[in-house]
Amino acid sequence: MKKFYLTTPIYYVNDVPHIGHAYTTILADVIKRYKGLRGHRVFFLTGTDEHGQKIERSAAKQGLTPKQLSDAMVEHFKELWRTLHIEYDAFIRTTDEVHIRGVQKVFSRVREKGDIYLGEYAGHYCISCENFIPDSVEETSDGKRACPDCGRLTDNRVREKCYFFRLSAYGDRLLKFYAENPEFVTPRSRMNEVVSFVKMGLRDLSVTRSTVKWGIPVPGDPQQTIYVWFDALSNYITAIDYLDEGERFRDFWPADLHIMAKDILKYHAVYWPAFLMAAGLPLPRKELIHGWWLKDEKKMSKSSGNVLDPHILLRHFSADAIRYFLMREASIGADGNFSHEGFIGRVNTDLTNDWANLVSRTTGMIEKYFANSFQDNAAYTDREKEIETQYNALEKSVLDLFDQYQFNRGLEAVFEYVNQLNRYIVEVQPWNLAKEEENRPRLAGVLKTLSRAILSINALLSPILTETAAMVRAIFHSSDLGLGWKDLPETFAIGRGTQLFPRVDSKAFFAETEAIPASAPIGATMPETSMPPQADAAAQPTAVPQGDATTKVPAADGLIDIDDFKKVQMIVARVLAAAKVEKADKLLKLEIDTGDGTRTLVAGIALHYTPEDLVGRKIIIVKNLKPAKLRGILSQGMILAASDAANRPYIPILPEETPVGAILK
Ligand code: ME8
Repeated sequence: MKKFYLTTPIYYVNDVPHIGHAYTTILADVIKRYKGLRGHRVFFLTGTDEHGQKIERSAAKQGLTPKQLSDAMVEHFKELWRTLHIEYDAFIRTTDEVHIRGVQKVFSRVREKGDIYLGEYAGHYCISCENFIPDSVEETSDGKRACPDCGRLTDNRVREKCYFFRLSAYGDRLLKFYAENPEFVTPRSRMNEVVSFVKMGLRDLSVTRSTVKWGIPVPGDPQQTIYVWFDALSNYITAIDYLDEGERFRDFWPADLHIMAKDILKYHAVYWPAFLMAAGLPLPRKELIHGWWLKDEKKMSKSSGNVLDPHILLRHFSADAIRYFLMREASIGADGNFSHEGFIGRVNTDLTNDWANLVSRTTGMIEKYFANSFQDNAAYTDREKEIETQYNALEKSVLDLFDQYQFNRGLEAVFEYVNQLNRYIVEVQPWNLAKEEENRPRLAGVLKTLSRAILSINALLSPILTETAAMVRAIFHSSDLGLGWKDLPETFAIGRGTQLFPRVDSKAFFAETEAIPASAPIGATMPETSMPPQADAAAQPTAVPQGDATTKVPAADGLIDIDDFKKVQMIVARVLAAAKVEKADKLLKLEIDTGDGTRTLVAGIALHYTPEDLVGRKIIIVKNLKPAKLRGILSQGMILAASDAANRPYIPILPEETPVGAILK
C-alpha cells in the first residue's frame, strides 16, 4: 500500500486560531481523507510552534510563562480541530521532549558536517515573523528596516554572538534540485519566486540566539538557544521519530506534502531543504502553497483586527458547511475572500437547495411511492443509462482535479451534476409516472438511478462533507465507502429522511457577525411586515374550507398533545401557476410543486392576492387534508395564512432558500 505523509505548518501559540489556520488544516484533512479513499496509507501531522521571542513576548504581556500560554492555547487548537472533524494522526508541540531532543540531534549532525560555525550577527530582527532582516534592505532615516516577509518597519536591532548555518554553500545544490523537481513547489508561480530568490544569492543564516532564553538549548553550548525556525521546521521529522530513526520515520520520511500559505514559503522551500541536505536526509516531495483568506477583500490578520473566529460560524453552521465553503471558494493559487453574505449564499444554494433537496426529494418519493423499499422490477431507458455514463465521466474529471488539489473546480463540477439530477427529476416527472400502474417499473428505475447517483456523489463529497456523507450512507443503509458508480445494497430499504443541511436563521447569524448589509441579507428570514394585501375588502376566509368537519375535537382545556399536532403535515410548496376561478371572485386556483409532485389547490384569497403576487412564491400548505371539490375543482390541500379580525389573509413569506418540500414541525 502506498504511503502518504502530509503536514500543516505548526501554528504559533501567541493567539487563538482563526479561519486562516482552520483553512490550512481543513485542506490537509480533506487531502488526508481523499488519499485514503484512493487507497493510500496516510499519516497526517499538525501541531504548535511554541518557542521563540514572539511567544515569550506574548506570554509576558499576559503575565504568563511561555509554557503556561502554550498549554492554554494548545487546548484551543485541539478543540477547534475536533469540532471541525480534523482527524490528524499526530499533534506535535515543540515543547515535547521527543521534539527537543530531535532538534538537538539535527543541529549536532549539521554541525558535525562542518556547516555550522560560530560568529556574530548584527542587524535588524522582525519578532512578528521571527525573521532576520538582511542588510540589503534599506534603512530609513530613523534607523528602521522593513521586514521583507510582513512589510512592518522595525527598529529592533540585535548584536549577538551566535552560530551560523552555511546557507551560502547550498545555492547551487538547491537550484539543481528545483530544476530536477520543477513540481516541488506548487503552484508553478511560487516555484518561480523561490528560484529567483535563490538566484539572487544566499547569505549564511544565523541559527541560534544568545539573547533569547525561551528555546531549545544548543548542545554543548547552553548559553545559546536554537533559532525558532530551525526548531520549528524540524517538527516534520521529530514527530515521526527521527530521534530513534524508528519504524515510523523509515516508513514515512520523506514527506509527500507540506501545506502552508505563501507567508512561510522561503522557510520551507529554501531553508528547510538546505537543512535537510546538510543533515544528509531526503527532501520532501511537494509543497502546496495556498493564498490568503481575505475578509471583505482585506487581508485577514490580527493586527488589522479583521480575523474571523470560526466559533461564530460553528454556532450557526455545521462543520461540513464550513469545510465545504472553504474548499469550494478558494483556488490554491489565489487569495480567497470571506464575506458572511457569500458564505450563507453558497451554503444555502449548494448544500441546502441543491444537495439536501435532491436527497430529500428522492427519499421522499421512495417513501411515498414504494413505502421505502423497492420490490418491483425496475425498468430503465437510455436516459437512465445516460445518467450513469455522465457520472462516470464526472468522476474521472473530479478525481483528476482533486489529484491536483483543485478542490474548488472539482466541487463545481460535482454540483453541476447535482443540478442535472434535479433537472432530470423535473424532466421525468416521477409524480406523473406514479399515477399509472403500468409505469411503476419505470418509476422504480428512475428512483433507483437517482439513489445510485446520490450514493456515488456522496462518496466523492465524503472527504469534505464528513458527517453528512455518513448520514447519507445511513439513510440508504449503505456501508460502501469506495468510489465508482454505486450499487444499491441487496436488502435495500431507505431509512427515514434526515435533514442534511437544515436552513440557517440568517438574521441571527448576521446579528452576531454585525455584518448586516444595508440591502436585505441573502436568505433573510421573516420580514417585519408580510406581503401587503391588494385591497381592503370585506371579510374573507383565509383558506378554503375543506371536506367534512370530522377533525377530532381537542381536549376540554384546548390543549393538544404532540401526536395530535404531528397528524397535520405542513410543508413548503412553490406556486407554479395561479388563475382566478371563473364566476367565483374570491377563489384562486393554484398549481403547486410539493417537492415530490404537483397538485392543485383552491384558496379563498382572490380579493387580496392576484395570480402575479403568487406565482414563483413559496407558501406553506397542509398537505394531508382530505381533498374537497370547490366549483368543480378538486382542491388537494390548504394554503396557510394569518388572518386578522376582519379575516383578511396574510400569506407568510419564507426565506428564498427554504427547500420545496421542507416540513414544518
Ligand atoms: O507561520 N489565510 O505560524 P502561524 C490563509 N509557526 N492561511 C492563513 C491565514 C490567512 N489569512 N493566516 C494564517 C507560522 N494562515 C509558523 C509556522 S511551520 C514549521 C512554522 C495559515 O501561526 C497558513 O497556513 O503564523 C499560514 O502559512 C500559517 O497559518 C501561519 O501560521
